[in-house]
Amino acid sequence: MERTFLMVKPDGVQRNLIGSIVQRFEDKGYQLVAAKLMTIEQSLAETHYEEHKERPFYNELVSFITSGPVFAMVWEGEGAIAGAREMMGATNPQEASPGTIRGDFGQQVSKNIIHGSDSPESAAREIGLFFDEKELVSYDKSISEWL
Ligand code: 3AN
Repeated sequence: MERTFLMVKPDGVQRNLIGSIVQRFEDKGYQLVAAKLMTIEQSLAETHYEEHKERPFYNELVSFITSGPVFAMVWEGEGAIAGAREMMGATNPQEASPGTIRGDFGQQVSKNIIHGSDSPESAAREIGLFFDEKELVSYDKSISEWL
């Protein structure tokens, strides 16, 4: 069982897409482990995006992600890290396939609605950045045996 960090970005929150996005991951059968609506402080944004520090859009990225509330989540499931990335679609919504979150809801790369961890290492790091251990809720659902 794998855990991934997913986050509806400020554009997704402003456009009332939290519910639709959560619905997709529930429908897939992933289990919600943690979730919160929050505003990201500058220091957390800089840490979260530090791997992009040298990229030309870094400042834009940090100011966008701190510009309004985000909906941060941890989801669990078999192959959930790659699976959620598939469901999100390509980074650039113009290249994302219909049926994916970015393909269905987005238009531009700088406002691409959702973030998702891209590896087990980044999932562990990002979950630790955004959530305390005690905020991660483990519970059994009888549906698991049907997946
Ligand atoms: P992903 O979020 O799909 O892992 P990355 O890691 O390449 O994509 O980029 C991180 C974030 O940086 C993206 N989610 C997107 O919001 C932003 N981004 C990527 N490329 C560009 C770009 N050319 N111009 C503006 N923002 C970009």
